[in-house]
Amino acid sequence: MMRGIRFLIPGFALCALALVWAACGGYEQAAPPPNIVVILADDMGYGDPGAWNPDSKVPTPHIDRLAAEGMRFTDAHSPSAVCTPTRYGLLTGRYAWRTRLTQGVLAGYSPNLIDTTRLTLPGMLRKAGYATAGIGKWHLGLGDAERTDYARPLRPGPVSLGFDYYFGIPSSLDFEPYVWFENDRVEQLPTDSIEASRPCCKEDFYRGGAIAPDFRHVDVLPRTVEKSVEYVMQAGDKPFFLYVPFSAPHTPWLPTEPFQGSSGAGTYGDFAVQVDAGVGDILNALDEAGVAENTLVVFTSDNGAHWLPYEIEMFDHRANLNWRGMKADIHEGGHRVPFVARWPGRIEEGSVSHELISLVDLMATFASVTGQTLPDDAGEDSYDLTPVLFGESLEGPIREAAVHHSANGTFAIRQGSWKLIEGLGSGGFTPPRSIKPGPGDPTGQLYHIEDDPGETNNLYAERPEVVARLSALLDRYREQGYSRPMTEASGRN
Ligand SMILES: [Ca+2]
Repeated sequence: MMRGIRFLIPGFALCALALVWAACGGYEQAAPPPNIVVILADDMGYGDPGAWNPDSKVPTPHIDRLAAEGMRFTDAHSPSAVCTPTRYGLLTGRYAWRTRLTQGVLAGYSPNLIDTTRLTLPGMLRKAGYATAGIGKWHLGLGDAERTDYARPLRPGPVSLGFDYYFGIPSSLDFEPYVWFENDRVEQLPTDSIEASRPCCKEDFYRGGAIAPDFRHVDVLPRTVEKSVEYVMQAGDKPFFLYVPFSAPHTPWLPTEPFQGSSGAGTYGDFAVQVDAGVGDILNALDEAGVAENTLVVFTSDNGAHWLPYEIEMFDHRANLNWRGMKADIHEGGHRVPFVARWPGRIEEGSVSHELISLVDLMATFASVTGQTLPDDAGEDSYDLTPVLFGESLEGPIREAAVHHSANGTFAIRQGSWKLIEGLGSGGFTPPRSIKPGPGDPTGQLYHIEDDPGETNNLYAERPEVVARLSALLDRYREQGYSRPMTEASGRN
C-alpha cells in the first residue's frame, strides 16, 4: 500500500511533534494533533453503503465520499453483534464480556457499565489536551442505583467517564424512558407515558413507558445531527474529539419527510439515507469550520443490519451484503461492519484495506496518534491500527486474532482465515438460535472465511487441530484478561 503523498512526516515524528505541541500549548511550527470525529451508525449493515455494495438500494453519497477520500476496510468487526457491548468496547478498548454484561444489552434504567477508575477513550484524549464531546445514543447505563432515577444527577455517566460534554438519549430509541439529557441532567423529566407502538410491526417498533412531554422520536436523528454540527462550528482552539453515536437506522424507522421515498429499500432504506445525510452535514461542518484537513474522521456501525430474509426478497437489497445472518448473530452478518477512516494527507485517498480489525482498536490507535502509550490496565484488547492507516509495510497481521460475541453470549474467534464458533446455531436473531448437538455431532462451527465467506461448510470435525488451537487461544484471552501485547514491565506479556 502506498503512503499518503501530501504529508510525509513518519508516524513517530508526528507523535513527537504532537508531544511538543501538547507541552508548549501550540508551538506554531509543529503539526497540531488532529481533531478526531467518530460517527457510529446504529444497525447499519455492511451492504447498505454503496462503497461496500455497488448494488445497494440505499444511496449514500456522503459515506461514499468518505471512502473515496480515505481508507475503506473490508474486514472490520464490531466486538459484539449488539449495541451496548460494542459501545463499551469502542470507548474502553476492552471486550464487554469481561464486565458484568456477558450477554444482551442494557435497558433504559440500567446503571452505568464502565468502571469510573478505568481510562476511557475520551479520558485518554482529554489527557492529551483534547476537548471531548459525545452527542447521541449513550446506552451504557446511567447512575449507580439499581434503577436509574432520572430526577437525580446522572452520575456516574458520560461526564464521569472522560467526556467534557454529552448530549443525547439514554439508550436505544425503542427503550423507555424517552428523554434527552445534557451532561448529567435530563432536559425534561419523563412525566408522561406513551403506549407501545403497534407491537405487530417491526418498522416503527418502540416499547411503551415513560416519556418527556416534548420528546418526539422523529426528532432524535435530526437533533443529534444539528447538535453535532453546532459543536464542530463552535469548537475552540483545542483539538477536539467528537463521538457521534446515531440511534439510526435502528428501529423505529422514522425518516423525516424529505427522505421518505429516497431509497429503494423501503422505510429502512429511507432512514439510512437520512443517516448518510447526517454524515454529510457533519463533513460539511468540518469543511465550513476550516478544520477538515486536520481532522481524522471514522465512520462505522455498531453491528450488522436487522434485515430479514423476506426484506431481502421484497426490496432486492442485501443490507448485510452476502454475509450470513444479521444483527445479533455470531455469523458475519452480525458483526462485520462498514468502516472508513479519513485524514487528508495522512491516510491515502481511495485506499482499501483487507486487514482484520475491531472497533476496540480505536483506543490504541488514537493513543498512538496523540503520542501516548496505553497503561496495561487500559485498552486490554486494543491494537494500534496506525501502521495500516499510514500505509506502512507490515510483516504480518496487526491482530493476533479477534474475538466476536453474539447477543446470547456465544463466542467466536477469528485468526487469519479461520473462524471458530463455540456452539451451534446463530446465537442471535436468526433461527435456530441454538442447537443441541446430537451424539457424535460437532459441538461447534469452524469455517474457512476466505474460501467459504458464507459460512456454509462446517469443518469442525475435519480440522480438529485448528479447533484445538483456536479454542486454546480463546481460553487464554478469557483467562488472562487481555488479548493485546503488554509491556515487559507489567509482567503480563
Ligand atoms: Ca445497534
